[in-house]
Amino acid sequence: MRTLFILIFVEIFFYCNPANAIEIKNFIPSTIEHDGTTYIHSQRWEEYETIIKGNFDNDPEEEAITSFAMMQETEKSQNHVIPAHFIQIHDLTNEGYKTVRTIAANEYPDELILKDLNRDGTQEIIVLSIGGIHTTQAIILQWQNNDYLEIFNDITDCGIELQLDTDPPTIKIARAKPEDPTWYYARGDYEWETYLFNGQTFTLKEEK
Ligand SMILES: [Ca+2]
Ligand SMILES: [Ca+2]
Repeated sequence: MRTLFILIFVEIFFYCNPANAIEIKNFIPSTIEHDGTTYIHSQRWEEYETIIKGNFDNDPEEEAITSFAMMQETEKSQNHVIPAHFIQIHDLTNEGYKTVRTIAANEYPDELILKDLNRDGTQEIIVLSIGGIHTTQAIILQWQNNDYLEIFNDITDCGIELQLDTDPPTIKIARAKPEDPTWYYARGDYEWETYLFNGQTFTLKEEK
């Protein structure tokens, strides 16, 4: 029970700590060029901005991971704009933090989770990103061979459930049934796929 209270405190502190809100401003770029499109920072989605620090590679210095939403520069004068979710990894060097990786995800930042899935002492970076009304994306990065390797990336029109404390860690992905004319989202009658961690990546469990 005591552990639970400490965990709740840490979570509340992390998400409500104004220092995080101030510090993340130092990391979020004013523009990002991605796939031939220029994205700019917007205050519209500041509530989604997250920063996590830790050691995620093989040097002793800490890294910072940021998760935030940008908007296409061409849409800046529009009222209804779809955000673009980005994640960046910043490595601490002698000259300060250097951005070493930019990952484009779905529309809105959701959870940013750290978990050492393969128990090698380095936490994997798990990103959840949501879009529209239903769409969910999960991306998992693992430090391997001096780089952040994407060991999982899936997107669905329905939901994703992470069960990372199970043995093996498991991801369940709900799929829509567009071929079923009687199917609709509100009924929630999805096709669930189960992906099991095999020590390196998540593979689809064959249903018997
Ligand atoms: Ca490091
Ligand atoms: Ca690991």
